[in-house]
Order: sequence, then structure tokens, then C-alpha cells
Amino acid sequence: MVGGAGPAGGARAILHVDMDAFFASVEVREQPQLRGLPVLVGGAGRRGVVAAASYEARKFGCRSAQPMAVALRLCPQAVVVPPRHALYAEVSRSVFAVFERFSPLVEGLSIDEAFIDLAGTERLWGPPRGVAEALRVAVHQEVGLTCSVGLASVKFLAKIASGMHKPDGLTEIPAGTELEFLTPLPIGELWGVGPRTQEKLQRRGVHTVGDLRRLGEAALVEMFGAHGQHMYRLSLGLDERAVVPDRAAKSLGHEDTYAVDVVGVPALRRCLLSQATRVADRLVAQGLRARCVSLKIRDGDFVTETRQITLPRATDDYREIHGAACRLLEAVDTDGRGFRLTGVSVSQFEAPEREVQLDLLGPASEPPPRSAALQAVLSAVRERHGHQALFPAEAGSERRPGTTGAITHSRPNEPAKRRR
Ligand code: TTP
Ligand code: MG
Ligand code: MG
Repeated sequence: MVGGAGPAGGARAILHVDMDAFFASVEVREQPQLRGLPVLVGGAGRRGVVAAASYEARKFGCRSAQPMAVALRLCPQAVVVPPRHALYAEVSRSVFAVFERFSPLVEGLSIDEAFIDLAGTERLWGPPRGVAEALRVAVHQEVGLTCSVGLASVKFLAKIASGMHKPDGLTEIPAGTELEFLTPLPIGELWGVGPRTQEKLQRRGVHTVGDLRRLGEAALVEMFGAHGQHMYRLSLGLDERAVVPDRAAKSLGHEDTYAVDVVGVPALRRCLLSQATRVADRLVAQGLRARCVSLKIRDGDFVTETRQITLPRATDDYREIHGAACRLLEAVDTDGRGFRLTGVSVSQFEAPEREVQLDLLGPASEPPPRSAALQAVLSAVRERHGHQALFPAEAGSERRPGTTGAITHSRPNEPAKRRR
């Protein structure tokens, strides 16, 4: 069986590791004079957005996805540092290399976080809690950064746990205590329980995970269909999703869940642009191009549609990926509908080298695709001026506040799974 069944199944030990104030901490490591100061990484311009805030800045209420102007009103003495994405990608690779020494089962969720399944590592490394401690020490000694770790029997509990004692914390939910841990938690802590679902549940008097469990499976299914059943299982601490190692990943993507539903094609296109850019950056960082682009979109009633398109040639160019996603969006009926989630993912990877070889074999081969050179320049500019620097003016540049992002991976023959 893949992955085990959760607390009842016994022995799984899963870590969720998330770096503390990642971009800001990297900048403090690079510029030690910033240590102890409120630091904001992000675009300083009129429309700049905070990508990361150091914990010193958070005391003033500063946080990711806030307009920079707002953050600076809260904390005028903050030091603003422009983002250097290539540096963060490099540091991320070092951090992941440490993770992979502890277990081959490492699944990246974003640039600064991963699930690590400790299955089978006990003989080599000892009990899971000790492994979690050793991993934290190794990351700190070798990369010079702190992280927070959650340890639990299933993925979603490990993820909740890692956020509980940030920064520099380790939180364990020992096997057998899952229900006790979950009972008092607010329902918003569960994966997939967004503001709209929360509101609906609160009207039924459901505020905590314990309340949700008491409401029962049948009532939840009646209210939310399959999603209700999923929530019920989570309320019991059951989450059978396996940790899928990145080496097996056959697609990568980025999706966002919005606090307020997104309405209208122009706004949706802006969301897709931000996602296409993140996907292209990851392709460039991994030296890959992809031929297939997928759009995932979920409306306020949880109706989810996915569509995909195959491009004439593999790309790592955010404009081509965005263009394809917008073509897919044209096939979605957007009239009178608000959308709570959008996502862009790519698959059918090719390494650029292979493409060049094919070009050499071809007759009177055309010059190397102009977009490849252009994409490298664009990545360099983004590195200097931040992620948002090159968004076309008409598309706007601000990430919507109150959103959560996720990198997605999926395996061949398996539909892209929703992750948070
Ligand atoms: P997070 O792990 O969400 O945040 P963080 O590492 O800054 O802080 P925490 O200690 O709470 O984990 O995101 C990782 C990095 O991703 C973050 O440092 C910057 C980037 N990011 C953005 O660029 N925009 C965003 O809206 C968010 C949430 C993160
Ligand atoms: Mg983090
Ligand atoms: Mg993170």
C-alpha cells in the first residue's frame, strides 16, 4: 500500500520543514549588518509588494503579500531589500540537498518547504524526533539558516505542526494523540477549508475540528459533496496521501486559493500571469522545458475544471505559458462566476540540450529559439528587480493579498493533486 493510512495504520513519520522568513533570512545571512533589524524583501516602487518580512518586521504587522507602502507605514524604519530570486533558488537547492541526506522521500511544496517521509530511516538515523533535531542542526550549520519542523503521522498534521512554533521550532504530534490535538483547532486550520466553507460551517455552529467531527460524515457530504467527506476524514486525522519524491515528479505548477473570489477575465488573466511566471522561473532553475500546459480553475461552489494544451515545442518562457493558459481560460464559462482557485502547471518535460541536438540534426536548422535567450535575460532582470518587475503593465503587478500559494507536483498517469 502506498503511504499507509494515518494514525490507525501506525508507523508513518512525516516531517514538514519550512524555512523561517526565507528570502529575508537569506538576505540577513548575506548582509550580517541587517541581523536584528526589521527587513522587508520586495519591490520598493509605488506598486511594490512584500515578498518576505523578517520576524523583527512582523512585530509591526508586516507580512508577505502586503503592499510595500502599507508595510512601510506600519514600520517606517524597516530596511527594504530588492529580491534576488536566483540566489534564493540556489540556497533552496542547498537546503533540499541536506533534506535528501536524511531520506530519499523528499517532496518539495515550494521554494522553502518540503515533506520528508522518514519511512525506513530509523535503522540509520534512530527515532524520528532525533532525526528532526539533527536535520535542523544540519541546515543551520551547513546553510546558515533556521527552519521550523513539524513531525506527525500524516502530511496535513505535519504541515500544521511546523507552523506552530515558528521561527526555529520543532513540534511533534505523537502517534495516538492526533484526535486530541485536532479537537480544539479552528476549522480554518484544515487543508481545503477556505473562508467560504468556514462561513457555511459556522452558520451550522461548527467552529472547531471537534465540532466538525460531531456534525458527522453524512451531514458534511450533504453540504459539500466529496469535499465534505474529505474534511470529515481530516477531522479524524486521516490523510492517506503519500510523500511523492520530486525525482518522480512529472509535472510542476503553481496554484493559489483566493480569500475573495476572482471575477472577470482580466483579473483571472492577471492571476494566471503570476502563476505562469513562477512556473517559468522553476523551469529555468531546473534547466527544463515543458510541452504541455494545464489550467486548473475552481469556482465558488467548488466546481473544478482542468484543461490542457500541447504546445508545438517545449518552452520555459513565461509568456508562452501564460498565453497557453489564457487560451485555455477562453474555453471556461466565466460569465457570472467567481473563482476561488486558479493554477497553472506544465508537464512533458524536455531538457534543453536535447532540443538543441535535434535542431543540429534537422535540415538547415533555424537559429536557437529567440525566446530562450530572452527568457534568460528576463530571469536576470527579475533577479535584480524582483519577481513582479517584468509583468506587462496592463496585467498589473500586485499579488492579491490574503492568498495562499502552492507548488504542485504529480506523477505520470495520476491527475495533478491538490496540495496546500
Ligand atoms: P513562506 O514560507 O510562506 O514565508 P516565509 O518563509 O517568508 O516566512 P515563514 O517563517 O512564515 O515561513 O514563503 C517562502 C518565501 O516565498 C518567502 O520568503 C518569500 C516567497 N513568497 C512570496 O514571494 N510571496 C508570497 O506571497 C509568499 C507567501 C511568499
Ligand atoms: Mg517559510
Ligand atoms: Mg513556505
